[in-house]
Amino acid sequence: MKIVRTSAFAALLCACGFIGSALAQDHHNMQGMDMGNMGSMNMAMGGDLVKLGDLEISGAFAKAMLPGQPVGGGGFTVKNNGSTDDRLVSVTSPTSGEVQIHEMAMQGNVMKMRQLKDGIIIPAGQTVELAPGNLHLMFQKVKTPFKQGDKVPVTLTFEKAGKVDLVLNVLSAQGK
Ligand SMILES: [Cu+2]
Repeated sequence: MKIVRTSAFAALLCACGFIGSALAQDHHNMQGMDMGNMGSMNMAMGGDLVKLGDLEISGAFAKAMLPGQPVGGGGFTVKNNGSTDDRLVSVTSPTSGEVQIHEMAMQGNVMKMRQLKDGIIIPAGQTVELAPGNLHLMFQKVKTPFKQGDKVPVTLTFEKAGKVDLVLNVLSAQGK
């Protein structure tokens, strides 16, 4: 049983290997930034503010993909102004065969990534950021690799607030 779990995890790392290292790099870069600048940077680089019930979604972006890169990464920020928790259940995009919700965390010097099949809880009164180095979207079976300046349409489904369409602005492969 242990062997099966280990090999399945290795396969996931392998498929997302490139993104893993790129995101790990960003993770280090971001540690050097002060959080005061992060908010304004998100506003400037992301898509328009989208409201869905009690939720406010902003800073939607995807990263440009390099030649041969099999998967794409992206994210957004969601703020829950309501008094009850909500949950990001799923994400779809006509650009991709599948969009997975992933979580990354540093364990020692190793960046580990796993799919969150139950989605992400958006707690009442809190803001959750899907960004490199942490929670993020992983685009699988991308039909045409994302290029800087492209717009990537996605549909988000929340447990309580329902569905909303969003456009991710494609930034450089470095996420700038
Ligand atoms: Cu991932």
